[in-house]
Amino acid sequence: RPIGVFDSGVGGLTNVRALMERLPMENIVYFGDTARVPYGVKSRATIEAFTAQIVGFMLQHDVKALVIACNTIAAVAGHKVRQTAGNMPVLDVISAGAQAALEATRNNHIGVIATNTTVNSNAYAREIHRHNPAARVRSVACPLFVPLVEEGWLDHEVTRLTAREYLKPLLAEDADTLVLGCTHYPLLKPLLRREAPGLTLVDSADTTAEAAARALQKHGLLNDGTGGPPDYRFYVSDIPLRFQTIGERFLGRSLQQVEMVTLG
Ligand code: DGN
Repeated sequence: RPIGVFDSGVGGLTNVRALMERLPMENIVYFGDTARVPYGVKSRATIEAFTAQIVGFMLQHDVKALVIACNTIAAVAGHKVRQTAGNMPVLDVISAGAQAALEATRNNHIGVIATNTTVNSNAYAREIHRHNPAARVRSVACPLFVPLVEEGWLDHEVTRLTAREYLKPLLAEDADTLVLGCTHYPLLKPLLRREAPGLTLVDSADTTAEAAARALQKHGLLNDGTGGPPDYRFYVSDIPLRFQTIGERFLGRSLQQVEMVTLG
């Protein structure tokens, strides 16, 4: 049985990439709501309704675990997904990222960069404070990073200047850890490392894959590999212009088996 991974668009493929590396035996079904992206500007009710449809689609694929790859979905609809999933392990980028940040920080001062909706939801700060009420959290919305990453400007002067501007308030304080709270940001790691060499970067794709590995092990759900090579299936609600190029950049390998489906 596969792991179900879903996102508002292509960005969640950074999570698929991390899962493929961490759990190379596992089958994966991915759904990206490319027809309705971005979720970052939509209301809570709409995001919850879309998410319920996606979870329904995942359950039709008989998934054994769910990974909420989208920070925006995790921020506003994570609890609904858990209600629907029952006993099935549900991992999400915010829980995993918050925990990894707390493990990484030495001075309990954590920076979070994310989309506007994720920052406004305060979900990272809430999750961090649930574990450690004394931690200081400084969140900065970096909306321009999503289009810059999709444009492929990963090492471009414009992106560098944008990063410098966004990171200013974080660098002015003494945060020692920075959570990359959006599916797109792991692609900016090399640039961010150069611009903020003093910050430990927390890549929520990697930390979610690690959490998924632990959860599957705990529930006795790890695939032993006897069924042959893993099967990867990618479903999207639209195949937009440049989907293949952008998707492959996120996935880090060729993107095959992509099928279009309509939900709802
Ligand atoms: N996948 C979204 C996130 O991680 O917040 C970014 C894309 C979007 O919906 N705006």
